[in-house]
Amino acid sequence: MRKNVIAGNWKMNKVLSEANEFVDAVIEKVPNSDNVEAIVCAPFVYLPSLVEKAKGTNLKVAAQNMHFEENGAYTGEVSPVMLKDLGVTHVVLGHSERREYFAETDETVNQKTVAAFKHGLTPIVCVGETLEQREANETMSLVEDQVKKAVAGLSNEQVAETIIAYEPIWAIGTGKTASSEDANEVCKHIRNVVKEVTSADTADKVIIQYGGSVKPANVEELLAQSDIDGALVGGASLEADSFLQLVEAGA
Ligand code: G2H
Repeated sequence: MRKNVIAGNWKMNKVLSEANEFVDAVIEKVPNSDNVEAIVCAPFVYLPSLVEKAKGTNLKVAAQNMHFEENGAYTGEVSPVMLKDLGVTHVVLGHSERREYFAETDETVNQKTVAAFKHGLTPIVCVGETLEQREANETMSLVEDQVKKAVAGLSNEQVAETIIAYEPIWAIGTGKTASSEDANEVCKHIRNVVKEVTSADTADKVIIQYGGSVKPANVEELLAQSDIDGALVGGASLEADSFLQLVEAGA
């Protein structure tokens, strides 16, 4: 039985006082449940404060990106060693905004995924198609390619621990959501791809989230689907009440 992972991806939003207020408001209310895991994916500069607040609670704290090297002459970058040292548990990798604006490729996503496991971080690997690709019927082959490249070189155990977020790019921040059936169809395909490159047992364990304009009004229907195990949520994760409603829907 897979749990639901609800991850709030704040993207480049909030100042420190707002980040702290958010966590203060939700921290005691995140349920201690085997069915749901709640994560906030915060900008790097807030991670020390948020990790400190989240210690010993049910809330996990994630970074939104990292470099794959441990250290070195990479001005402006943050390494997996730094994140692990802070107490960060998860890291979002290959979000479509990073692929589009910051030259993230399937190859760098793979290097980062391998590095995350090397340093004891759980990767949340994002995949998904553009509107043009969907209209050209390329969704399944594109997502398949992204998933295979992202997990190349991982052991079956590591793939089982990877969180894969299916985020159709046309549904991100646009208010358009893939229908729950369409989203499930792609998530099911992703699970089959994982089965093909690993094992049935691994595919059964891997958490596959849906992301793209998820909100309290549509989350239950999405989570009711057979192959959707949570959500990566942007806009609707910025308010504490809304984030808690999403987490409660997953519990
Ligand atoms: C997709 C999602 C969070 P939103 O990027 O990763 O954002 O929920 O605002 O569409």
